Amino acid sequence: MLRKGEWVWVDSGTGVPIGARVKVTDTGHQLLVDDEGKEHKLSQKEDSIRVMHPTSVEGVDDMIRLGDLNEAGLLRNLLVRHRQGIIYTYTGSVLVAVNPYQELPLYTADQVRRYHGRRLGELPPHVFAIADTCYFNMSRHNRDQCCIISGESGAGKTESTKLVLQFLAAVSGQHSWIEQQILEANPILEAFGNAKTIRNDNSSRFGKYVEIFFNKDGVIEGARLEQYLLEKSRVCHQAMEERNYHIFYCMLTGMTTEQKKNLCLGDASEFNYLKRGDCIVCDGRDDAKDYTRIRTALKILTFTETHCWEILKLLAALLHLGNVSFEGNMTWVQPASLGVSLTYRSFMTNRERVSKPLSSEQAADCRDAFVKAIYGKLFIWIVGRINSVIHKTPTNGPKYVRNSIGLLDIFGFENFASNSFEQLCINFANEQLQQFFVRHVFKLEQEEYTKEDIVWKNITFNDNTQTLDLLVGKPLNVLALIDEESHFPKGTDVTMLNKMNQVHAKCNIYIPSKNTHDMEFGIRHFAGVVYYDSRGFLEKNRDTLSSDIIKLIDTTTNKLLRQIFETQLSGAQTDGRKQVSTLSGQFRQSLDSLMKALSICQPHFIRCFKPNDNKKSMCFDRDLCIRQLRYSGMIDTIRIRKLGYPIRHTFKQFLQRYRVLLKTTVCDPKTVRHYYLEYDDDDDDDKDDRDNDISVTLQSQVRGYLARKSYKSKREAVTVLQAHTRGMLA
Ligand code: AD9
Ligand code: MG
Repeated sequence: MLRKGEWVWVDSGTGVPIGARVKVTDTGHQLLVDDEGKEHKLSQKEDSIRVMHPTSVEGVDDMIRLGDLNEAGLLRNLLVRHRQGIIYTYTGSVLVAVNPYQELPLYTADQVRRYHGRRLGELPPHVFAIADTCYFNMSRHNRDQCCIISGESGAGKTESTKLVLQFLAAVSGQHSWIEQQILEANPILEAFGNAKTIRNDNSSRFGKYVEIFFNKDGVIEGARLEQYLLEKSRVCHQAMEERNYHIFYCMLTGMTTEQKKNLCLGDASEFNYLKRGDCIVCDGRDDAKDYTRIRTALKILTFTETHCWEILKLLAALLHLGNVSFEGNMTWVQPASLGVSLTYRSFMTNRERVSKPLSSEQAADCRDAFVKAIYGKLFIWIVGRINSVIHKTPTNGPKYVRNSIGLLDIFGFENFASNSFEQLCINFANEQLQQFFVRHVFKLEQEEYTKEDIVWKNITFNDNTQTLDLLVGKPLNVLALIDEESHFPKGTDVTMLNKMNQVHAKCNIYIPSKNTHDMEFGIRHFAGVVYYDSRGFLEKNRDTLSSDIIKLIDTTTNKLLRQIFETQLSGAQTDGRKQVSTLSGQFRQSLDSLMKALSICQPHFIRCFKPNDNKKSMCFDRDLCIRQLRYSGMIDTIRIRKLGYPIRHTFKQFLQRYRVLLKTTVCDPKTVRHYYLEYDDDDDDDKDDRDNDISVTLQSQVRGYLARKSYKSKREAVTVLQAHTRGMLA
């Protein structure tokens, strides 16, 4: 019989139970009111009702401490805390950060001082606590650290990255010029690499890894930036309600009339490239003010007036190109002019080079490819220049000690209505990071047991090795096939898809296309199945500029343009036959070196969560959050823990509670830190007697308690046993 006010779990109809409280109506009937205010009749539900563990009623700082260590428990814990305005929660050493969508007074200098020098868990969970742990471990053990910040678009990765950086700059304590230069790199990167999307008004359209270097005194002395896969297509096309990169709108509102006149620039609404999403202004952003900020940052990073002007000129040229239209068949007289390059394509036949006019549609595509290439290269060049300022190789000889903290702010797992090659690359990166994460959690768990001489049964955990094998491991893997087909002159998306379907038909991770007209294939990722539309894969992967365009760039006198295409120009082979490395090839290479870098660091994880899709501050969408719990690895973390010993108590706590039950005290408090109780999910048979006297004694004592009562079923007895032990242990 339930008591009034008691908390229970009830079926929510979505597969994950929801919390509910027993209420008595005026007529004396019992009702359940769930976390969303919905009422449930008690009578029909009784079988599926479980009493809630006290830890789930109020919520806990560390999810590992939850008595109800399951999806529903984790979800409710985040919900309860979200309602109290608490955005940070640990799962062991992993920080879960729920986007508050409002300014919170959590990041002041006082808070920096408060968290500096404290152990993780001593104070309420906080992003500064993770930052401080990184800093402490690095200084104390001379070991490089890294912080992997993940989550879906708009979850708060970039903000968290900035907060970690802000904390490190504050505690490293020098307020040096180099420190300021490192901090000022951000506004520049965001101007050129962030844009308003429907998910996030300041969405990073590239991944980044920032390494911050410290000298032996823990003082920041430099940094290095690595960027991944900028979304180039945005320069030419934007979805509805989305914008192009911030820099365009900023320059058009921030430049002087004189400057704009010089570059023949007007309003953003005059440019095709800026209005495809029917969205010119972004609420809450002040483009003109941002422009001033960007110019200051550029100055601090030693970009000269000439540099800045060259950049603006190039950006203006891109905008003007976007307004060029092509009609019918045009004949151009000047050789190698922009017009010819965009409206003709030359190619080699067996004997000679011939030129073929393009249709107006093809010409527009050609122009867009040109513009995307320029913007992409410009971005890489800017990052390179920033690095040349903030990244100084140590000059004090080989013995010089230098440690680093790396911060990874990278796109989370993506599964849209339509997924393309970019999503495949992004999800591949996430598979690698997921494996890295799971293996780390598993290793930590194992180390903990080894430390306390606990027998760790041969536990195997199914991680995502199979998916990674399909993508890059086995012979003729998916990425290799895409690459192979990209190098093959006659290869098309169809021939590529056919090969994939053929080779991987029997692999249960791969989902072949349904029929010959179906251009989609599916992959079972750790976070769910994603269907990819293979159309456009090869072109995106080839990522080549036509040799005509390269030749054209070779004729330009624009210094910046020549500079950003330096590698293409120096190695430019005009017969267009050179095998350039593909996009996936380049991405794999940079991902490989990232994984290598991460593997030699001590890792820390920040999982950013988006509470709802509407950027609202006090709204918690259960479905959205459960999805994030699953693919953030939180569910894996508790699964791993449940395979071992999930309930842990310090010796002192244990002794206080159970002294009366014990015949003898067989353990020495100095050598044993924790007691481990097994979590027996479905069976109470004592198949697995351990040597650990106390645990066995305790179990039989509790069973004695159970035996004195009568229960409808063994299952019920076990449930009560669990609730009872947890209740006592909490
Ligand atoms: V994306 O994959 O780059 O599209 P992010 O980087 O995960 O995404 P971002 O950090 O840009 O998301 O956060 C989105 C918005 O949420 C920010 O612009 C803030 O308005 C808001 N946010 C995120 N974290 C915090 C916070 N700790 N405090 C206040 C926050 N607001
Ligand atoms: Mg971001």
